[in-house]
Amino acid sequence: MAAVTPIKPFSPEETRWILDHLQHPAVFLNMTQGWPVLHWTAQHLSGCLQDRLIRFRLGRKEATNAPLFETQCSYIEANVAQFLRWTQHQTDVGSFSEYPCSEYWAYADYKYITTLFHDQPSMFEDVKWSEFGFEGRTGKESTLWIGTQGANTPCHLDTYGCNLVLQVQGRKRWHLFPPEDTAKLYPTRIPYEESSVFSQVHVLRPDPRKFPQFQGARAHTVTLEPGQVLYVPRHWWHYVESIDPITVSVNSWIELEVDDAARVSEAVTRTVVCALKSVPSDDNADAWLNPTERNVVMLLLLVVVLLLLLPRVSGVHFAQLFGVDVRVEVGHEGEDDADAQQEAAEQQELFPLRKCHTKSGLFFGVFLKRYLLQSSPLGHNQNYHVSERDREQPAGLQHRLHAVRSLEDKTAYRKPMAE
Ligand SMILES: O=C(O)CCC(=O)C(=O)O
Repeated sequence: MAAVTPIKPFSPEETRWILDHLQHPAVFLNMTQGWPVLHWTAQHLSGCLQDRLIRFRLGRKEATNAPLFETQCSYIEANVAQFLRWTQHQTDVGSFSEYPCSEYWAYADYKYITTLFHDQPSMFEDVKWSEFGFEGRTGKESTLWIGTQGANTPCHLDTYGCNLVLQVQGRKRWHLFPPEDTAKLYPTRIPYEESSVFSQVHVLRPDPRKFPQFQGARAHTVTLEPGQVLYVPRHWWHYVESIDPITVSVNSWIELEVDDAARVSEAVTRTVVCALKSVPSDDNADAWLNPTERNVVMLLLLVVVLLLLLPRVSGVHFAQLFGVDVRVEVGHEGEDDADAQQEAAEQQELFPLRKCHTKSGLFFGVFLKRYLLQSSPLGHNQNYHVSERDREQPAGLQHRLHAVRSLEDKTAYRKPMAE
């Protein structure tokens, strides 16, 4: 008998439409049947990657009130077969031998699939984001995560894009917080990483004396199971933990037009942080700057010149966060609708490197826009926000869309999308 092609709840066009309108995290069920990537268990990947060494991040399994940042972890290189033997308490585990499996978790995190499988490009096609309406998007634009129970990523937000996450093996628990709760998450740029803002709070074991406002943060917690896809909207905070012995997931960050402003902020932030930390000093020995972030001399010169030229910029304060706050306004000229204002307010809260109250600041912004971004159009992304015009839906979508919308209520995250 011929195999029955499974019916997906949404067509690519419908899925894309939903994603363009969702403002809250959502889990898509029954969308990935037949995707070859679902065979990418750690065992299968071990066969594909053979002896290939990859870097693992290791953390101690201990209950503290402080987040374990990546700068505080240990790192080793090993192949996936050694990793698997280590999880099974076997011998021949290479560099893992220094780290008892009972005391440490391990995470091969944030691995670009295009790099991992550069010699097996056919594997890229195993990931089919085109079924979510992103034509041509495959494993080539995705990253891979392989971890053990307890492996985690500290609470952070990604400054660019939104995110689609497919769980392949085991389960991960995601703790998400809306962008409006940013102040309650106590954001910091230390440790500094381009495009990530970290929270100082260990969201599973918060210290209420140090971080009293966190009690008011609204956690949206979801357990992602194999085959399910989580949509993480732009600027949602997330803490992620592996809750099964072995987990594998694949994600793709989808770039958005509205990210252009964040790119300027990130460029300035990076320049200033690198400038501060490149100068040797006694209090500079701590490992809060990733070594890859040091080669930005040209950008540094540009910022120094501009700061000298702009002594009256009222938004330049060297106080907030890590002691540096250069405020630059870019690309919100002429936007006066409510969505745009809310967007601007949210951006302002997340990125203090944003707003300059003088004309010269605007000039600075336009200058940066032209020369750093090669003039891509900044401004509001009409496709991302719900507008009355966009509410017109493809015929027959209404009742199924309701199933996704209900996922916005955290109590209904797992509601199946029945036809
Ligand atoms: O899966 C994880 O541990 C973290 C994933 C993450 O931070 C992301 O996809 O943005």
